[in-house]
Amino acid sequence: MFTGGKLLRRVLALLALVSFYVPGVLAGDGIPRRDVAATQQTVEVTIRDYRFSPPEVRIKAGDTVKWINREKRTSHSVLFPAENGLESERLFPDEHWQRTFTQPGTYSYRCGPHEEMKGLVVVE
Ligand SMILES: [Cu+2]
Repeated sequence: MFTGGKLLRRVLALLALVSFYVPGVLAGDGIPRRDVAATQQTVEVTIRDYRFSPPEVRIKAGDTVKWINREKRTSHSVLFPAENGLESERLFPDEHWQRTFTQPGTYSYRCGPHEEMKGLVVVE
């Protein structure tokens, strides 16, 4: 357990470290970036009647897919088995979840509780 003085000294040391590094972070790293904000898209996938619709979406790297549950009372999730079972939280009616895909590839997914519900995201 820290005494009051020791803890205070640790906090001050931490603050000194943070104030040393923050200006560098704020100044940026000098790497020019193209303005991608204007071109990034969000594509919606509706979940209804135990189906992802559309079941397959084709997007560009940097785009976002947003899944919206439009069921009356059933909850679903979005699960990527190939990525250590990466899964959204359970989506209740009218809730949504989104994921931005930065790497090109083919991402197959399914619903966690309903294995038969499948979808595909192709990132170009
Ligand atoms: Cu489901």
